[in-house]
Amino acid sequence: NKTEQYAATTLDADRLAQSIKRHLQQSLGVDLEEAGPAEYWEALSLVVRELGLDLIRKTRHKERDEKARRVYYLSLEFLVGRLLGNNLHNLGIYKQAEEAMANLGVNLTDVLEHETDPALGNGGLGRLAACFMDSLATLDLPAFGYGINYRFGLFKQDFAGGKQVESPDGWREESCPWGIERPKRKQLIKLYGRVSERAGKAVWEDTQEILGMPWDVPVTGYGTDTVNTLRLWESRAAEGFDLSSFDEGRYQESRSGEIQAENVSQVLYPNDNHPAGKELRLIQQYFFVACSIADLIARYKRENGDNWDDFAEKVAIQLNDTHPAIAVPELMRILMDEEDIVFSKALSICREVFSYTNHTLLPEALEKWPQNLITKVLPRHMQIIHMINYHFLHTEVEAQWPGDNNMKRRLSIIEEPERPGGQQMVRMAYLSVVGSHKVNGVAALHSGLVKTTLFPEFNEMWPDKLVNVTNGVTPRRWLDYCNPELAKLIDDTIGNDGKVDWRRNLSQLDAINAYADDPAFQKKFAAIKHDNKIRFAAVVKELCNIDISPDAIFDVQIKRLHEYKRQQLNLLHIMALYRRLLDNPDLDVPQRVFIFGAKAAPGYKVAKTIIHAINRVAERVNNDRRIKDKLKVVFLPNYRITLAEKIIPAADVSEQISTAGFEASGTGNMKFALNGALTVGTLDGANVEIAEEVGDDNIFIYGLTVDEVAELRHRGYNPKDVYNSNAELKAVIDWLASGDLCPEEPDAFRPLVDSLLGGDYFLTLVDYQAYSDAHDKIVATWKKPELWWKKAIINTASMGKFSSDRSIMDYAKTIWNMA
Ligand code: 26M
Repeated sequence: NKTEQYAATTLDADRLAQSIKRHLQQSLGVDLEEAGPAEYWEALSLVVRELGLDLIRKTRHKERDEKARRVYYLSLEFLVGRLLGNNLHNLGIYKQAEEAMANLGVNLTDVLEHETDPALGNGGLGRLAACFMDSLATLDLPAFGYGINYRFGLFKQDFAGGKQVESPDGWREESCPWGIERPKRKQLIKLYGRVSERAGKAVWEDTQEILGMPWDVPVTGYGTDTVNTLRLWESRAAEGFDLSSFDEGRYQESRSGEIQAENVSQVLYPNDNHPAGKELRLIQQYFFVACSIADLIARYKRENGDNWDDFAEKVAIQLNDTHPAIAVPELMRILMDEEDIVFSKALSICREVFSYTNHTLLPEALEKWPQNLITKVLPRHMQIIHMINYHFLHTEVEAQWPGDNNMKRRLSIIEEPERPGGQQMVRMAYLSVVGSHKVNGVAALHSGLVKTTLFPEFNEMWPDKLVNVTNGVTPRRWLDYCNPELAKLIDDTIGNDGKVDWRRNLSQLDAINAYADDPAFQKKFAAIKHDNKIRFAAVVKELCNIDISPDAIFDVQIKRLHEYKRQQLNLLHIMALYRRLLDNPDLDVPQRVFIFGAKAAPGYKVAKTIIHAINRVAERVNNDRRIKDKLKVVFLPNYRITLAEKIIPAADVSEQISTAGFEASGTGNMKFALNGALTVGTLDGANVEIAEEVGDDNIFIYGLTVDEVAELRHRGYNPKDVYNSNAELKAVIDWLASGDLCPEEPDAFRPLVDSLLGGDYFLTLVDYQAYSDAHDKIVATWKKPELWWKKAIINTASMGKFSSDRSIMDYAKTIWNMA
């Protein structure tokens, strides 16, 4: 019963202060007088960790008694963000901690700023995993997250002359009190070697071994005693590794050309939406999958004994994209080679256990591994993939399309080379579909495209396999925690007692719709936004030394830099606005600030060029007195979760402007709308569903639809035609190309200009005029404050659907069979 007090809330400020002092002195060896905010941060984190571990233990005992079905969320990324403030919030002791700190003479907000933000993910996919962990605990669902404890998270970003410069993110060098090592649960895993047959059984031998050490992070739920585990694996050299050569003094040389065990969990690969095909990445994938599968099987056996009959009833495994897809042949291997289960039985167990989430349609983002590489690193797994493929093609595809060899070639898990001399590639998405009982896309539009364009044949074979689960975000972090003033206004307006609890039942925000026209409520809502903008303007001043006015429209685009997300479209429009102002400095327009945050994959040339160009335009615009502060451009360096928490509550306009059909869902779009920003966006990803919820009048939709994109491509498209027919657009592209913005390197923006004029695959130019028109409507609306705030309030009030609690309940019901 959730209305009961839960354990942690009985902690009062005095007892908290006692624990903080105890940890300062006894865990950290620091005197009270020497302690600053950093020490207090560590001490309070240890207090919370203690609480978390205690509750983890209790959660585990409860689950063991109930013999519950568990869900295991396998993901190469968990972009959790800072943990202390969020955990205090979830445990219901934020106020008490504030008071305890105040009594010790420190400010909790300052203390929280001392936490390094763990960047164990690239972007949307990793952040989604973190929101899901929060919701799983909040909903009291038995769940584990499994991933990698990277020594280096996503690179840190700086700008030099406007260009992105990367540096390593050695986040654990600062102390990290969250994780706790569990040596008792370590795993030994194999790599390389070869497969022999002995007594009719496959034996994988002459392998190299590495050790996986689990590092457990407690995941608190909101308003519940349930605390789940995020188990992150760290690679180590196996004890006794290669001792013979060590004895013979050949230690160093014997390891050359072999993997260094410690390297495996060293670094997060920074290319989102573009796999690099590196051997070490494959090893990372297998390493954490093998550790996790062995760990969950050991847990199953501890609880259920050696009988496999109930395994599929007790275990659900969700594959977060294809990155952990090697889990399918890994579980098959264990079932067949170690547990003596026949192939067909093993495959049906896998299919009951696994399900797969697809996060992208971009062809270049679909993972394929060379068959030769898998054969070298995981020889037994390659054999098993062939067995699965053989069964799939010759039994299942054959039954559906008898005698159709063309269909077999198209659906084969192994892609044959197009040219002689090319290599066979293993299609990890096909392996995932064939090995799962459910495959989901992440927004209605995206899931439709998964069915019709990505996997149409699979959809025909298995009409119930492909489903939709629209993404969501946790309202705890993305409203309550990051925007406390708005949270309080909502409480004061619709109540916060046993009956109303929007933090756990976001649909209740709907009651706010009744106040959208209420002048008093509008005034409060607008004042909160204004406060948030003042606070954020101070952040901008500190980080970028740019002055921005809280009375300006804050127009924000924060997300990874990618051509399909079209930051370049935003840029071209800003350049045009600037030119309009130069032509007419007295133009009657509101002040506007365009704010960017984005990291580019280090090897992605055009993306880096776009960052450089935005920074150069920003420098020009921000220093031009002629336009009288009517336009400012801010590019925040090192965009990350912590910054998102400060930007989103301060945003007026949310830019969601991807080429239709390319953004699987987007989740930033949901966070902005929840915090009362108006969206300018295409009919792409979850924008479609956001528009449905808020109504067409309360969102600025523009641009080509998915069907129109397809039609245009079919007709044939030449970007030069658009360029030549739109004078404003032509002028800004010419300006980019002229070298004027970067005199010391006049060709600096060539890659961007060439991408636009030589093909424009993402249809930036086609959508330019509609985008510009949409912005004119934004300005017209801004000029009518009662209208603006009405729309903003309706946005906040209509976001109920986009809670990750709803997403998780959808998974639990339609995929995991848990609720
Ligand atoms: C793959 C191989 C090697 C190295 C890195 C990768 C890789 C890493 C991350 C590939 C893709 C990655 O992320 C893709 C991603 O973040 N997709 C986003 O997922 C969100 C959650 O579903 C959606 O909201 C976004 O629309 C989608 O772009």
